Amino acid sequence: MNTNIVVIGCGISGIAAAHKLVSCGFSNVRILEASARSGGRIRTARLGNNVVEMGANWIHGPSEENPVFCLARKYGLLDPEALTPENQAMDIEEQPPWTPNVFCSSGRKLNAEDLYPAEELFAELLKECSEFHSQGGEPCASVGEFLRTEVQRRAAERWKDIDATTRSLRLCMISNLLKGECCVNGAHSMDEVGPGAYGLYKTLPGLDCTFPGGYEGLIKNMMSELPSGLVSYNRPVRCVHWSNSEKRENPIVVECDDGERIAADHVIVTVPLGYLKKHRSTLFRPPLPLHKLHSIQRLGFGTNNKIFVEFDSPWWDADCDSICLVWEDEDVLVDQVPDVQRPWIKKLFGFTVLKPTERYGHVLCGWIAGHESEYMETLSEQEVTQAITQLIRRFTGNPVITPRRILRSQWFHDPWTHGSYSYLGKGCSAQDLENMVEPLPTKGSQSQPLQVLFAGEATHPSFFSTVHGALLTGWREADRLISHYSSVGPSQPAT
Ligand code: 6YU
Repeated sequence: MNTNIVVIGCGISGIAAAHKLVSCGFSNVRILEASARSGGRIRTARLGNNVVEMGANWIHGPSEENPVFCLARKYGLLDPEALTPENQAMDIEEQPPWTPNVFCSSGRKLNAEDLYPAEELFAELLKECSEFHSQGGEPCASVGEFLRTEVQRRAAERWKDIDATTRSLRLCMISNLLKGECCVNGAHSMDEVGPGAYGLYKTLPGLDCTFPGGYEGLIKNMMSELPSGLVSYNRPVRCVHWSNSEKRENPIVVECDDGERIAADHVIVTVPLGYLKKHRSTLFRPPLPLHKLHSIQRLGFGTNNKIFVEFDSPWWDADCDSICLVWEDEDVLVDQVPDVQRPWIKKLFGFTVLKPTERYGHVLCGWIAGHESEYMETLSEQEVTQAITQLIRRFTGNPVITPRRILRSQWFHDPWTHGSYSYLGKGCSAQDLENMVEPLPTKGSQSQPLQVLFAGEATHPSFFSTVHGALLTGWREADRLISHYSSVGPSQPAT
């Protein structure tokens, strides 16, 4: 088919769209990618001999419904354990709990069991939040406000007979969990996450798994099935000129940063929401319709970074999966620090242990979200190493622990991403996600339809912020064009 289709962005959604179009007989498909590589937010790196993920980490819900799992299985990229029916059938609530080591800011290791009531209360409240959507209500301004108010109220009732020190530690633990939730949502604070739409995110069955050889194996396999030369790298798109009034062939011109102008019948835009937020007023001519612009503004796109830290020997227990750092001055329930520049490290809620040890050695992955994380990106590697070393020494009470090396992600300062992934901000609803998906020109216009289509994780109605969500949106937009041409016929212009 001679139709010219330009895909902007060579992340998983752009690759998925091109893959499907090419396999359905569209021969003039081209991907324009701003950076020098494919994969976008799927990026595997090396720390010494270890393979580490700078972006996406897990297949969330690896089971038959998850296309990332199915592709990874097809390409032989998973450990045998991930393929077992038991793993695939495991519901999120049945997943074995992580074994944590909990340390507090005065340098003591705490008994994790003493803090279980805090974790239970937090999980109970998150579940309630996820039900607001189906109940049609928004009982508070933000998820953060609901969590803080209800923790205070229920803790006062339930823990009234508990000694003051334990009660205070439990509240401090909840601050730690709030910071962790900021990482899960990719938000600066849970005060920025909208309660009404919180339950729109859907989980799939299956015990989350990783790619032993790196997530980028998925990208490499998919790319190997595309015709060579289909992707132009280092080719940032500056502006998409579309038409909302005239009827003419080849109405779209894609203008690149280097001045090249490429004519197309259809453009699939897969740039991250962070990029779209920053360039929304210049990336399209004419500008996007107002309702689309408002949704781009309302939807949230924050930063979640990882700091990998390698040690010569472990200072955590052999069975430990995660390390929580509880600040004893945080019983007032905080998930952000008052001045991001000074105690930015307080936002780092803890580490996950990279396992199995035989594969990774002694490597931890620290998680830090929000503006504090964005500030961390501006520091030198030496400054970050120093802050991490001081933090660990303080919490363990061991003054000699010294990391061998560190490696951190810097997603906020990546000019093609501007953050990590999307969340539903205050005031968001399912309509905002629908507005993101709507092709240009929008319904009702007399001009040539399906000029500009939108894919990418932030356009999936229930799997936003994930790789499988992004992949499905690429297929969705390819299918939109495929069914359009199967109804109008292959050689006819799209009128
Ligand atoms: C998942 C996980 N995961 C951690 C971290 C990050 C992300 N995700 P891309 O950005 O890939 O591609 C766009 C391309 O466009 C890119 O190559 C650009 O260079 C290019 N571009 C931009 N501008 C351009 C221009 N002008 N011209 C040309 N090209 C241009 N997902 O499934 N498992 O473990 C994690 C994680 C640190 C940063 C993740 C995870 C998110 C995924 O990585 C991400 O969604 C997809 O890769 C995006 O693909 P894409 O194609 O859309 O864009 C209740 C509730 C809670 C809701 N949240 C639940 C949490 C779930 C998410 N958890 C994530 C956790 C981790 C650890």
